[in-house]
Amino acid sequence: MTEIFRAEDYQDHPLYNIKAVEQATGLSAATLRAWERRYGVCEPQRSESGYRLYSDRDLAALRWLKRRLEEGLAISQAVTLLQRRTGSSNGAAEPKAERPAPVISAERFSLVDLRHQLTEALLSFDEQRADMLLSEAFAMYGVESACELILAPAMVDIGDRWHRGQITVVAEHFASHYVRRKLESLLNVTPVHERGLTIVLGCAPGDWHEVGLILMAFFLRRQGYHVIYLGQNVPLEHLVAELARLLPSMVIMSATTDEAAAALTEVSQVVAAMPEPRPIFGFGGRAFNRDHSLHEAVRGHFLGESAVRAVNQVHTLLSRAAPGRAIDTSHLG
Ligand code: B12
Repeated sequence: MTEIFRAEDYQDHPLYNIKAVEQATGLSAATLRAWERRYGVCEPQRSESGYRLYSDRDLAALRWLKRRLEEGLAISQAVTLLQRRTGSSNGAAEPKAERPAPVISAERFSLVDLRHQLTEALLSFDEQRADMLLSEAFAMYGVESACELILAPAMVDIGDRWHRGQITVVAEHFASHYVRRKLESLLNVTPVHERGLTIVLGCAPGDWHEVGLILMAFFLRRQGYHVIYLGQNVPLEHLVAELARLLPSMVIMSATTDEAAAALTEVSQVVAAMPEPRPIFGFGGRAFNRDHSLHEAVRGHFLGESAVRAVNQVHTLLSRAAPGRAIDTSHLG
């Protein structure tokens, strides 16, 4: 069960110096200062000589954040969650009462519970329950974190169980279809940003696994990029013709199997040989996470092992190529 954080349950008197907080929370002074600077977390009061003095409320907030990191959240995500719960803009320092939870039962599940329960709901073919759990996940953790830390791992877990022979292919198909439908509808309802930098995404030739790439398309569209999602099994010859016409800033491809990784490598070589202005080539997916030696042959940038992190990487690459036009996603952590 996720504990509730109620700022008003803790005293706000300035009591502890940074050394005491280090000992009490296990967080280093450098981390505390960095969180304060970057996220406005626990802006402690100051002693007369200017030293930071933390209150019990600050300590409780820091411990709460640390536990969210242990559950797998990035610090930026944990801070957003804390702010949403306390209704404050700077975490624990704000003595406001907690806002009503966005969904009545929002306090009932931890991240791990939600992941587990979603998996069980899908394996019971219980779509209504899966929808309810997903709505809670969105309300509690935000859309990106819920997709990355709950929905996608539930799918991987179900896929692994099917592979081990623990569930039938019928159950796996139902779950996989549900997850794809959800992500596609999220992608479709996110406005298309015609004026943002254009990013084309597609699965490598011969690759039918698209869940990871839809996730990425969705996150990038939410960040204001003009996303063109091509879907599964994108054929090489037609892709290059369309790239020459669309002139995107970036092309991103994914591969799940080794054969698809080889096909993606070929695409990257063809893109690298296109005349300027040619798009930046980014890639990722299960095949490259499993075997890092596959990266070398690809003429492009490995974007990382997860879709959320890859968004930051995309931003960095595009800021270098088109300064001032890429979108600031540093808050994604
Ligand atoms: C659903 C599924 C299918 C569906 C795909 C439907 C669709 N429209 O997507 C269908 C039925 C088509 C399918 C077919 C096959 N599949 Co399949 N499939 C799966 C399954 C169960 C789930 C995949 C999934 O959606 N995972 C959830 C996503 C979120 O995870 P992910 O893709 O790994 O993505 C994460 C990261 O990899 C990363 N990422 C993903 N893409 C990208 C892209 C970028 C740019 C970046 C930066 C990051 C990134 O971010 C995500 C997390 O944030 C997996 C099992 C599993 N445990 O994953 C097998 C699995 C992937 N399939 C497998 C196989 C072997 C096949 C088939 C060959 C089966 C067959 N004998 O016919 C065919 C191949 C088809 C083809 N040519 O592509 C194997 C792959 C083995 C391997 N070499 O690694 C797996 C692992 C099953 C297994 N354990 O054997 N499959």
